[in-house]
Amino acid sequence: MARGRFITLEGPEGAGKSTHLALLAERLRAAGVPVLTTREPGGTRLGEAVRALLQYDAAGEAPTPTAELLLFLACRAQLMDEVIRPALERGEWVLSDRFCDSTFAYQGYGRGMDLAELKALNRFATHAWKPDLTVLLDIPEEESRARVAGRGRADRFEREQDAFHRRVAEGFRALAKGSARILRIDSTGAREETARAIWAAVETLLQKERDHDA
Ligand code: T5A
Repeated sequence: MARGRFITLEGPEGAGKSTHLALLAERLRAAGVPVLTTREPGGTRLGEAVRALLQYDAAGEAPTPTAELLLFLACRAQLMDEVIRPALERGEWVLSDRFCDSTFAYQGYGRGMDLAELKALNRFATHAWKPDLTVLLDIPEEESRARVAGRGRADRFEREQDAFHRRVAEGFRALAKGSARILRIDSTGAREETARAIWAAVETLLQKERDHDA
């Protein structure tokens, strides 16, 4: 059986990753594709437990930047070994809400950690498995702030300064510029418009797969 395809959705808070991940999963399933959806941090029991430490200081103290990075990577290693790799090997398509590019954007561009070191660590945590396609949902920082405002308790990242969020958003754009894998899509318009642009890219991938199998 052919290996499944791996698609990640990335972008700042409130960009629409969860919304479009659900829409895309529905559309792929309707096209007869077996789909597994997951998220980072999370997607495993360990990952979901660590998510609370990372977002809401559930241990009673905030992790240092280095500890924060390693916690994200621990979640990723667990998710890769326990969920993503087995699903891809079973021939399923995996859709993940965030993955390695979030580490580059938040810990690299946002916190100022060395990108080359992050690359090596991401590689270690994922056994060098990479997404086939990454959709970067792009929205201006102000729009991201407006969408998350009033959604209840802000997490540790949402409480960061505007300058941090600017660096993260710029970081995502820089990553997209330097990579053929990352497709930057405007997520400020109507939901249906963004969904159409995502589907156009995924349909191309699906068509290639079907041509290959024919
Ligand atoms: N993190 C994560 C790191 O620092 N390093 C890492 O390595 C990783 C993996 C995780 C936090 O951890 C950090 C980044 C994050 O701060 P999270 O819950 O994954 O937290 O992240 P959030 O981005 O905060 O999740 P959100 O649910 O806020 O954002 P989504 O999923 O992007 O947005 P969504 O879909 O829930 O909501 C979008 C809203 O906008 C409206 C929708 O109606 C909805 O209300 N909207 C549109 N939505 C989509 N398309 C359009 N065109 C829309 N127009 C309006």
